[in-house]
Amino acid sequence: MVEKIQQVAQEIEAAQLTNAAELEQFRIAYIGRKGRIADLFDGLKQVAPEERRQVGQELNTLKNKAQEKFDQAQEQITNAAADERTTTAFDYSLPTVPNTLGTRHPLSIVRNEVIRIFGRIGFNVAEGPEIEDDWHNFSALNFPENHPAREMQDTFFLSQNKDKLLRTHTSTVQVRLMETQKPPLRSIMPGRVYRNEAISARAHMVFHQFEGLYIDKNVSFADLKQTLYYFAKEMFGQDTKIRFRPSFFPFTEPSAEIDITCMICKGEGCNICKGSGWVEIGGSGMVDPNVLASSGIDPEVYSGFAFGMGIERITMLKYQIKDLRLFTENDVRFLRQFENVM
Ligand code: 2U9
Repeated sequence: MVEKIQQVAQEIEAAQLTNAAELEQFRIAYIGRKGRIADLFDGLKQVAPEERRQVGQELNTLKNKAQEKFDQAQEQITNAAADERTTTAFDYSLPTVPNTLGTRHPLSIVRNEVIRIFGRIGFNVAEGPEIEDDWHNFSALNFPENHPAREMQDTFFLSQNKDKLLRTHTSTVQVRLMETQKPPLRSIMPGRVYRNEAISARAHMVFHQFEGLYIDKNVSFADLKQTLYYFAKEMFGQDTKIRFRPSFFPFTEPSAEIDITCMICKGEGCNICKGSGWVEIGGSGMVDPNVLASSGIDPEVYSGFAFGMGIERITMLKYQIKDLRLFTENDVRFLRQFENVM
């Protein structure tokens, strides 16, 4: 028995306890209820009664030594783990993580500005679906049956249903508004539109527009001119001048294209305005009586004006951007230039 105690004592002394796994093995082998020391205590019954006290004391000493070794090793291992946690997770000397906050897209900046400008004179914002039908995109807007815009070359039709198409203008939202609400109506319609065009520096198959509609009793062309003059000055600067050139659209009569003084040369003539001193920003007109009637508004009682502009075009003029493809390429060198613009 004494020899066995000495042997176990040597083993305990020699045991290497450097990690949690070794510590657990040691606990099970020596200290645990089925461990070596418990075995030795069981064997105490066979020891001659006169030696039992002495052997018992030796066993107790052995047990305490094992426990002491275990406790010390456990403390060391836990402290080492805690040290490692503090040194790896809380290294205050590391450089900070770079700020990766994004910037607002220039088209969003301009769209928001348009909404604010028209909001100040009582226009609210109306929205509608991008997948539309022939009625809302063409027929209700007085497009004749054989109008070229209705051709496959110009408009994306859905292959499953030939009556469904991707809207080619946000005028569809005006039609829906007139169908569901009574005048007075005073709204702008910003949104994405689609046309079957080859992508270039000046054209894209997906672009953004905003249109506007004002319908009430006694709305005149003078109201249209003054509203767009106000918009041009707010968007491009208070010294901006505006002019209207006669034009034609199926949905307005009379119709006019809108030009403003070139903001680059202030009307002197440069390569942006091709020497004329004027740049086109969109189209406008008095809502055609046929269009009012199609949507259930009496043209004898009400009149209204409408206008449309491309958001890409306004943005390109305002920030002197030369290629429309920059808007969709997501090149941060381009996008970051709008960091401080609201
Ligand atoms: C209804 C009645 C009238 C909206 C109008 C224009 C003139 C126009 C273009 C400018 C450049 C679209 O982005 S663009 O290609 N728009 O010239 N749009 S009047 O007239 C309407 C709309 C709806 C019911």
